[in-house]
Order: sequence, then C-alpha cells, then structure tokens
Amino acid sequence: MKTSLVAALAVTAAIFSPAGFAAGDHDHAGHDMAKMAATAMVNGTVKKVDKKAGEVVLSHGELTNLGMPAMTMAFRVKNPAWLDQVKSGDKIRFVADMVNGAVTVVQFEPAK
Ligand SMILES: [Cu+2]
Repeated sequence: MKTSLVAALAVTAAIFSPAGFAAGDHDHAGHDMAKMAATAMVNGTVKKVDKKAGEVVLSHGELTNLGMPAMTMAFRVKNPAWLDQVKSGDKIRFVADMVNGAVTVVQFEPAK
C-alpha cells in the first residue's frame, strides 16, 4: 500500500509540476504520458546508487524533453524500490522528467 501511495503522489506531482520550469522552448503540458515515455527513453549507465539520499547517479545521453545535453549527474527516482533493482555499472534505458523541481527518473528498464 505504501508503494502505491508514493507512486500516486509522484504521478500527481508530475501532473501539477509547472511545464515551463524546464529550460527551452518545449512545453509538454499537452503531451500524452505514454507517448512522451515512448519518445523520451534515453540510455544511461549507473555510476552510483545512494539509497540514503534516494538518488542514483547516471551517465546519461541527451534528455531532449528537458533540454539537457549528455552528462553524469544524480537523479531522484519516482519509486524508491527501483534503487534495489540497479547497481553500479548497469546499463539502463530511462525517462527523466521534472518532479517538484528535481530531475527524476520516472520510468526505466534494463538495456539489452
Ligand atoms: Cu543531466
């Protein structure tokens, strides 16, 4: 129950986060969620998992939906349980978005 509550809150936060906050000319207020996820999946390599901080450090490709070039940085995660599913060195594909002003992994899958 706790996990689904957290997920529900994260979804609510995503819906109400100001679309204009992210830099760039890209307004995703009108995007269908599923469509956005399908188009914004990028490659990342896990550099560090910090469960205490609830963060994962990823070396990531360009995040076009956030107007961000490729770099290595820390991300929040939508579901804290995901931090148990990745470890340093893992390659993933993921979607990041702004949630409460923090860049957050909102979806991911292992890269094949
Ligand atoms: Cu970045």
